[in-house]
Amino acid sequence: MSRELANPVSDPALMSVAQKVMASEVLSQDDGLALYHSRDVHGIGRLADVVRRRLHGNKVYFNRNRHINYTNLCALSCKFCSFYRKRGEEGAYEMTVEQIVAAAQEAAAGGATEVHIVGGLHPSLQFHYYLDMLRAIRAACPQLHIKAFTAIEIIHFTRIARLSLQEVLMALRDAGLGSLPGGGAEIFDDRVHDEVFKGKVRSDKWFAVHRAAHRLGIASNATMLYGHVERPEERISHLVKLRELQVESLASSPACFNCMVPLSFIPERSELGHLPGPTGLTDLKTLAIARLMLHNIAHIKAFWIMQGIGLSQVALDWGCDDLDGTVVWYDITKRTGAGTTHQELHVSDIKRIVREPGFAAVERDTLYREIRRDPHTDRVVAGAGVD
Ligand code: V47
Repeated sequence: MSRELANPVSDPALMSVAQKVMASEVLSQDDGLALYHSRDVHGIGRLADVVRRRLHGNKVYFNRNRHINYTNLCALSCKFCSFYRKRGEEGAYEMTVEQIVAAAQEAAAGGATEVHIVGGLHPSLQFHYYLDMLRAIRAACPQLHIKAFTAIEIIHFTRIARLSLQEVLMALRDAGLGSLPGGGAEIFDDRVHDEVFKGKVRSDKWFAVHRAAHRLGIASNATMLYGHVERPEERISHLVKLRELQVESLASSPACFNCMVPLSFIPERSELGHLPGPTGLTDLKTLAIARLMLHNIAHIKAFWIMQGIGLSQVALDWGCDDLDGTVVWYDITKRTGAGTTHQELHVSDIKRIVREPGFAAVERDTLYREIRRDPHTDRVVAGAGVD
């Protein structure tokens, strides 16, 4: 064992946490807080790296995907969000089903295995629009996995369709939904909720959606939006709540959370634009602490759109084993410039980012099955692009 692993931390306050990590014990809320309060960011990274290597060796996962944000019209006005528009406002848009299918077809033709579709809570679109969208993508691109709709959109559908959660999820699944993304979680805390996303459903509803999805065999992801008005203890409680549902799902449901995606708050152009946003060290600590607290969620994603490409690369040594994917277009946030929302990482760039620090780049599908391609045709030859 190397000297670092024999004694990964230099902060005496982290010694007992380090012992627990080395013994594969579950960390407590107090352990999580001790990690946040420590300045030993390298020690925290080494601990998170121990856990990520135990789970994934030196693999870093990515996928070929395309994000589609079908509308920015939203009934809500969350203070952290710079994406939403009201009807008639400059920049407001909604995509037709035909436009969405065209984007999916373009993605499939370019080798994508997944479309990730989310949007605002549109004030007048009917439930059949969402079902038509899924059916049309399924018909046009049978190989594509459709990961779509945050828990908040799903709750919105129960209201517009006057159906139960289970009925909505089953209808979506029958129309082609493959899994749920993790969005809309923000911070599971009533104080933070009332300060920055009042009007949005509370955390119990977010959990109800993911619990119901898991029970129906629909896998999902989880997120945490950090670096705005929340405190470290609220972040840790958020992580503890996620792992509690994961305990339940792993014990009694055919599906569970696949991946946790900590999202670094980007203040620009939001109502919280006066806030400084998280620093690089907060980003690294938060990603590493997510890895350490969430012993039962397999993957931790550094989403390069939010964390930035450079920091996402560094985060591979701070517990992260996934980078999301090629993305191509992303409307919800943009780090720099006001212009196009074309935000794309080519596969060759992803591989370069992953290999430079000595990791192995592994293309995966949405459900983390490894994908192999024919090097001449680029076609999928093994792994399960279809589910
Ligand atoms: O729910 C909104 C967040 C989320 C801002 O499941 C912001 O694999 C930062 O959930 N600064 C949507 N974040 C994105 C999302 C996601 C992304 C990538 C992968 C997956 C996955 C999920 O974006 C929203 C909200 O929490 N968000 N505004 C902002 N200003």
